[in-house]
Amino acid sequence: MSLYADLPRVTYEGPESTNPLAFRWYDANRVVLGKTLAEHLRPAVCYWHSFCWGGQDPFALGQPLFERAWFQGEPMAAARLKLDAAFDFFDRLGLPFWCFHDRDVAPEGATLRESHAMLDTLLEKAARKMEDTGVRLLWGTANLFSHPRYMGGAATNPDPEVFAHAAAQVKHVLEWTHRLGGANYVLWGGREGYETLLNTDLSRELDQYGRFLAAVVEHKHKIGFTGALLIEPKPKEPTKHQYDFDTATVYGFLKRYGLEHEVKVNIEVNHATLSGHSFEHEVATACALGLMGSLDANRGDEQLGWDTDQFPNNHVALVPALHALIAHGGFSSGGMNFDARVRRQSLDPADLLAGHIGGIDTLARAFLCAAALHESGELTQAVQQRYAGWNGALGQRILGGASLQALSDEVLSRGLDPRPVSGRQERLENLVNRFV
Ligand code: XLS
Ligand code: NI
Ligand code: NI
Repeated sequence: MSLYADLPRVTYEGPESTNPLAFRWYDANRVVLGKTLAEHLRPAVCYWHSFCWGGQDPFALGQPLFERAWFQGEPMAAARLKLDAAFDFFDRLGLPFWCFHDRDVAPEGATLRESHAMLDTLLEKAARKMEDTGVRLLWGTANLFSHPRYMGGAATNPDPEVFAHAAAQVKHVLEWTHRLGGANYVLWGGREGYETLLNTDLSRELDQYGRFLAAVVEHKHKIGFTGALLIEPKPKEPTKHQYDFDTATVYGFLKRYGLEHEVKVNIEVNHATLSGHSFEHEVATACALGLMGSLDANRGDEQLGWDTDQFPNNHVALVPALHALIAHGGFSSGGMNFDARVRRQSLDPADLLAGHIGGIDTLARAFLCAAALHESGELTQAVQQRYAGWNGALGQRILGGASLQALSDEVLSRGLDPRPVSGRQERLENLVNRFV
């Protein structure tokens, strides 16, 4: 019997429930703004934090802390056990999606051919389990950051053989993602950056990365994968500086290599805050630039400057970002992947369930608040009103291309003398608080 088979199947019991293993806000079938909550949020369990991480931190060398049968024994047998346990967990929790890296699912072999073969065996098994349980794939990805060969980068490595190796790995996982009906394929550039400029040719590395991405785009079209390709921005960690620093940086990069219509972003909450932005800034920027893809739901710690990957637990903090997402029309291919893990002292199988329950309840509650705010139209109207002048004759003339000369003439002849107008921040903050 697997580790999670004894856990209760989680059901929605409503905000009054005191059952610690029930949903209080995530009523999957509740219809809001024309779709169910499950269809809006498209939540996913991630394989790596939930089933592969053994509770180690940088100070705990060696042994995993969590006692899980799949942390020992023959690697393929262990990987099968882990897959069984994971799908039991998905079944208990009842979320529609999962996400994986190739090396989460299968061990690394002595050669790439061997690695492929092991991954194939396990993903064949996963495909059957997906069919049996109805759990779908939000995205797949290749781990291009753990193995020592990627120490100095994958696409941005000084050695083209490493680039080729990364390309071969992505080809294989992209094909599997396609075959499993994945909605997206993610590229997180963990080692695509540098430790020191003293040994780095930054300009060359950017070109390498541009070429890599273009090759992924070509292959996506060649095999007919219709999901979205997503870059996951992160400013640092593991490298000191990563090239996919934030959404705006990714946009500049994509534009430079002519890929801005081919690749979108997967925005992670704590990556946004690590880059010095708010989560809503990253979401709003992605929406404005046409790059909104998917979200990695988690949270950081306000006192710690690293990627703590905690489950979301503050719905108020998420309302502005979800309001921006709703105003944008919501997800197309994306969803909300819990790139989050329990703390290392949370040893019990039920702790993992509780982490996900709290996370999805937080997202659902934030979404309901943001949807009500959106439906009231009050915030949207306030913003529209603030820019109303741009719909008038002068605004239209400016946007239509009026020259400096023409504008200068207009100001002087009409004696234009604009008065400062209140931005009403406090009133708008109070307005939002009415909905949370
Ligand atoms: C690490 C990233 C990683 C990606 C997938 O910080 O969040 O987990 O989501 O490679
Ligand atoms: Ni992260
Ligand atoms: Ni992530």
